Amino acid sequence: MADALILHEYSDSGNCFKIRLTAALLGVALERREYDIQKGETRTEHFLTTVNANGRIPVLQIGGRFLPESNAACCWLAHGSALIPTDRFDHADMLRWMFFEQYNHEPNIATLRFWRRMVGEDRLDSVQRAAIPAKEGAGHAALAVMERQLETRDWLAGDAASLADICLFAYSHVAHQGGFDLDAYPAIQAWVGRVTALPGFVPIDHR
Ligand SMILES: N[C@@H](CCC(=O)N[C@@H](CS)C(=O)NCC(=O)O)C(=O)O
Repeated sequence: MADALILHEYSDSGNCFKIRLTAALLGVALERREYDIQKGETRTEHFLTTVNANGRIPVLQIGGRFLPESNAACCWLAHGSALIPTDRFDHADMLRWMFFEQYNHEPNIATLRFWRRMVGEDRLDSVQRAAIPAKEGAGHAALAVMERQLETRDWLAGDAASLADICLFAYSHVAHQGGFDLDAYPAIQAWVGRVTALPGFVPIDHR
């Protein structure tokens, strides 16, 4: 019998959505376990010792083993599927976009979305407030890199949808919730439409 799959998550998080979307596109069922990150539910002794020593969700539980990091969990789910290119260059290029997502995109776009949508701008401390302009600039720079890539091709890596598209879709399609207007990025908007049209697609708020 296959191992049970449990997603330890906070539903509104784009990082958690990536995993749900990957599973949905592949027709894989996930059990979901919700944590309120604003109440520190991923910082308890129990969570740190049994689920993720890094105190964060998402974590994909595979039987008795725990796999933190959203993009790693997507790789586990998509192993051997068409969402991971077999061509050597396209495979590495998919990983390039997934690393870009974690370094250039998510820390800016997802963080501003979290601060503005979940925390509230009036509740930010002075350090967070001071970081906003730099995160806005870096977020727009990341969107500009994606825009340039998508001006001449349908998918970020290879010639079909891959984990690169799923992982970057997660926070790009809700970027406006962090204050990033996508009107200036027509190629990204068209690509958002293509991802949304993939068979099996589920929206971020799907339960
Ligand atoms: N690189 C990680 C980032 C995980 C992350 O930052 N998770 C956030 C929610 S999206 C979290 O758990 N925050 C709660 C906390 O830090 O206490 C991934 O891609 O999974």
